[in-house]
Amino acid sequence: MGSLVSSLQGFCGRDHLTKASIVMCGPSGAGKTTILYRLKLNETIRTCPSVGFNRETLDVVDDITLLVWDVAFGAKGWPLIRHYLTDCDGVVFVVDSTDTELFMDAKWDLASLFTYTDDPLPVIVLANKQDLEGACSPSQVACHLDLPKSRYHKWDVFGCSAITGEGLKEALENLCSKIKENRSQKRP
Ligand SMILES: Nc1nc2c(ncn2[C@@H]2O[C@H](COP(=O)(O)OP(=O)(O)O)[C@@H](O)[C@H]2O)c(=O)[nH]1
Ligand SMILES: [Mg+2]
Repeated sequence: MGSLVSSLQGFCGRDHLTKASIVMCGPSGAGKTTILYRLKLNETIRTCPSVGFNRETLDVVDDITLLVWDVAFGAKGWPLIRHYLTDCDGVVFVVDSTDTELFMDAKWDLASLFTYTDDPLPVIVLANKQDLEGACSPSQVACHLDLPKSRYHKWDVFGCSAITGEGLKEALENLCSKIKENRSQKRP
């Protein structure tokens, strides 16, 4: 009986993840909203600087519905992100890989984001705009953001382009497997 219960728990709780809530954040202009609607509509939408948030459900990863919050904050509003992180399963942090001047700010934003959560959260960094000449590679972006020093949260960096869609699905699949792993570790 014990093994039947644990098998059922494994099926329902650990392996059968059906919904996950994701916060997508990062510097303004990095491409968050373009990514969201590339994934939702498979087209490039014309964006304007977002105020507040966009929220969409995405069915791009097998069997898992993602509720994605695309949150736009200026420097002063950044601490508000902690409210979005409550009950969130994972984070997508987006940077413009061509905008090296913004890497320092992005590094601090990412570091403070890590301090806003009590539990370690799975994080993926999207090194966006890889279609543009001069874009830093994902490993260069990881170095600029000091990610190798961040041992607390599980993270990975993926190159992508919101214009071509390249790299986005693989990145979300990776995040979902981290979320599954995280949930299974939290289970009693
Ligand atoms: N070339 C290129 N441009 C992009 C890409 N992603 C976003 N953009 C452009 O970058 C600008 C800012 O994008 P937006 O999604 O509004 O950024 P957000 O402020 O992070 O939501 C827009 O003009 C987009 O068309 C990309 O992967 N490649
Ligand atoms: Mg936006």
